[in-house]
Amino acid sequence: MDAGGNTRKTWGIGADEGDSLLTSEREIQNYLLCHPVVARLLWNRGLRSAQQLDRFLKPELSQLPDPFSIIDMEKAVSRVAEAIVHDTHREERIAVYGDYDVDGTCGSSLLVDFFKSIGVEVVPYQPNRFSEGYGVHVAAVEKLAAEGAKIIITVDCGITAVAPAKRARELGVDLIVIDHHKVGAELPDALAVVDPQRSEDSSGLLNVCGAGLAFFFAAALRAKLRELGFFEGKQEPNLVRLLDLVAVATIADVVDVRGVNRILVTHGLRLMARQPRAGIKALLEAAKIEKPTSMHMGFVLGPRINAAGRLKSARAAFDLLTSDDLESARKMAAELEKINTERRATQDDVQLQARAQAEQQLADPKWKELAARIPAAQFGPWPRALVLAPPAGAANWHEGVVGIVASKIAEEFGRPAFILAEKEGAADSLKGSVRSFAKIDILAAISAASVCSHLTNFGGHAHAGGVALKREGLAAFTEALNAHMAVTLGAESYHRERRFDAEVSLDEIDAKLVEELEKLGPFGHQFPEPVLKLSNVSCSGVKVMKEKHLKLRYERLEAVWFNAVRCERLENGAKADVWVNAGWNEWQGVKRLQLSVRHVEVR
Ligand SMILES: [Mn+2]
Repeated sequence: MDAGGNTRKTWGIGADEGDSLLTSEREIQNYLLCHPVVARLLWNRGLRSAQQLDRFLKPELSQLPDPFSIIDMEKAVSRVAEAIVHDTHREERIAVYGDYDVDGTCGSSLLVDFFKSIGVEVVPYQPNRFSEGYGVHVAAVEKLAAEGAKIIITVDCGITAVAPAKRARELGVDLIVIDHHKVGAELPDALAVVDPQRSEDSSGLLNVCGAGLAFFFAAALRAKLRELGFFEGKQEPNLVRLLDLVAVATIADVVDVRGVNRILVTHGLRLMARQPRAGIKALLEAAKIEKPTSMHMGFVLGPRINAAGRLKSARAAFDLLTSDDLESARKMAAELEKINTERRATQDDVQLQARAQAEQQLADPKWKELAARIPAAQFGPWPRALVLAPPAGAANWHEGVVGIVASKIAEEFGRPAFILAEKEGAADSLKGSVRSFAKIDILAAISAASVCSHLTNFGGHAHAGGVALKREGLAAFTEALNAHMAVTLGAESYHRERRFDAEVSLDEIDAKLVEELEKLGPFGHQFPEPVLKLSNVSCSGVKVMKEKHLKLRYERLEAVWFNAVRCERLENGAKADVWVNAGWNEWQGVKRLQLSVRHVEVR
């Protein structure tokens, strides 16, 4: 996507009828009195009416839709409100069943927290990642029913729970599904199925994550309880203080951050900066983050909450997020920090080994011989894809990091990368992940190569997949795959369009611009951090930091390039096109402009 290629359809929330359209970047600049580069960005991202821009720049909670517009919400909250108002919930207990990922954990923590704030104690339940797996299970429904649950509310799961819903009915348990996943062949026969993906839904909240829907449920329940007089003489609970959990879940679940989610995330971040809950405060402290942004939700909080889900007790993350006690939260956060650091070290180690192997493969003369044997081979890189695995007899690669390492190696070497690990207890069997990009349909290539090799299993889609094979079939598979790709994919298939918002000169990047760009956040899926393109610039003072990062200088501006491992061509003075994010470097109280390099193309 180039700077001019974005359409309103792609980026905007959509102008409504009656909005006053702005017809040029200049008009946006005049309307907002903003930096011309900011006007260009907003124009390119399709924000082209005064009303749209107002809503975008000032996301207000009052703009949130009516929670009762979501299908089955009325049914769901009526049943729960009835149990609360008639005070039957002590015997007829309410269980909250959340998936173990970040969204599910945040969503169920949110509901448990909300119920607590109105004096209702509920039974939390999270399926075990290893022994039960994702989703709602019949055995879990039976267990909760045996413990006295009369209502089970699921969060971020349940839309395909046809058998568990049937079992719940048999046991006299009312199942309320709150989920944002696609509807399967059959809808579960539950008391209520709150899922905007249902075709009958008219709320339009297709991009709200599980925790976001849990928030709307809490809002609807509060309204229902108010209607029934439950809060007479009592303090009504504040819903805004639940939004920190919604913000983390929304970013970590990689849903569209525009529209309603922009409102939720903005206010969640504000809350987090002001008064985060104990668990989030402890996590931020442990990671040494002072000013949380949406990026921190995705790269810092998300992985740590997930790491908790992998601990022995599946409840660790949930306990952390619902804890009132900062001291115990700090202890737990320190433990998660440690696990996360270990995971990082494992990933770095596998990546280092994989990279060394990739370098070897690139230099291997066998590709020349293979190319000579394929007369129909198109012009393109050899090998067409990297297939990497730990050598037989060497230490295994950790299965938990193969996906992330595959995407890093694919990015770094500019070709699809397979990262395989030995199956536990079966050293002759390999299993792993592949990541691809651009016009390279890796699943099609795998499936063509599978005809003449030893694949035992494979699946996925064009840009990501998984394979399993015997080690003895590795060479044959690699060769068949490369041969097929050489015939079907030329060099142009590997070309990635590098998105940018505006092409700028170095002079245009100043504190005013960076401050204004910052205010366009929160950034995330479908509304990424602004990328600026510098054309034909040369750097000076190239310095390597910690053996993997680069520090550079572009005239008066300092730049860093994190994990810039294959940058040997970027020498002092070399002319290049450079894609950057513009931000700050704060150190010892001094704030300086800093560019963060995303991509470089040497001229
Ligand atoms: Mn989810």
